[in-house]
Amino acid sequence: MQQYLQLTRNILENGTTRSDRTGTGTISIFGTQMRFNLAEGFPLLTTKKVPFRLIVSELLWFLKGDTNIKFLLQHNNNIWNEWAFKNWVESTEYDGPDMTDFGRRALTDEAFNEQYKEQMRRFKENILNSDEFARKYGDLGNVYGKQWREWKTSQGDTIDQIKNVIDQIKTNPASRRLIVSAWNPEDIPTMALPPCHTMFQFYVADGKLSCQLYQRSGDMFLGIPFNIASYALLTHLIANECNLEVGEFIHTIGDAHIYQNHLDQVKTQLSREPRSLPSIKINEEITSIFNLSVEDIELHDYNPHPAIKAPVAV
Ligand code: THF
Repeated sequence: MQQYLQLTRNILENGTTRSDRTGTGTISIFGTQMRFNLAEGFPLLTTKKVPFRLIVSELLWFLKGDTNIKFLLQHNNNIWNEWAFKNWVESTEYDGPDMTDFGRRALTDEAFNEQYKEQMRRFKENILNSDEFARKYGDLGNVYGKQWREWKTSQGDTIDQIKNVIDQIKTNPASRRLIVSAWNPEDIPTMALPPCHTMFQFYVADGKLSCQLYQRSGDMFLGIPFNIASYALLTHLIANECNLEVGEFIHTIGDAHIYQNHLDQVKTQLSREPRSLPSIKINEEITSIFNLSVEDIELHDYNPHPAIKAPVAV
């Protein structure tokens, strides 16, 4: 994971200070690449504890083609709540206290933060207990799962990109078209957040499966550790299904940034000594990637430094 720490240090030292959509401010560089040899261990950060179970449930959620946070909440995964909550508090049905700009206000105004937490608690309860409410306000639009499994065509059909790419890896491994795209220009306006990880490509050589991701925008402290682990896991799952070994995960990032309110956390992390990487184990009885549940994926020998809290920019 030296590559991650080096890139983070590089951004701190050489990045440009920029304002951003969320109003938080970042330091960023443009165009960068990290490579992880998956045979050397599973690339989950050890310089802070990363909650692996959240990465598993998020990836299975994408693979199911699901775009509703209800599944995530049922797995105690809160990482997408803010984006659905935003749709709810901006809707005409919401009649609670004004939640405009809740992400930033919750950080600076303690009284507001209490109101926000209460509204979020109710929102989650409603998503979990009412199918009707979940249908209306739990859905993030045509985000990753939809594009991966049910890309809409102009003819009114759908394309299952994941199934197709797996079929191609099995039958035509030398193909240079082993691509899945989440970036669908027509659908961008209906998404809660346009995809950050926009497209990925597989490559098969010497019986090994490699994957390269193009990520348009990467939050180095919170998102990137998740994204690395998520695509490493996806590569393991697909390799497993196609009877291949794992090769490399190559992570290409457009705007690689550190949020201004993550600087102390980043410095703490950079002061820590990396430890040996964990490994993962996939239940061997599962024959299809589409039938996996969270219990089928186990993480072993993970001994990270303690977690470091940081606010997510919405
Ligand atoms: N927006 C921003 N600003 N950063 C992101 O990383 C990000 N994502 C997704 C969508 N929009 C984004 C959401 N993914 C966490 C991790 C991943 C996220 C969102 C939030 C996070 O807060 N992780 C905490 C633990 C949280 C918990 O335990 O509940 C952590 O310490 O890692 C990038 O895909």
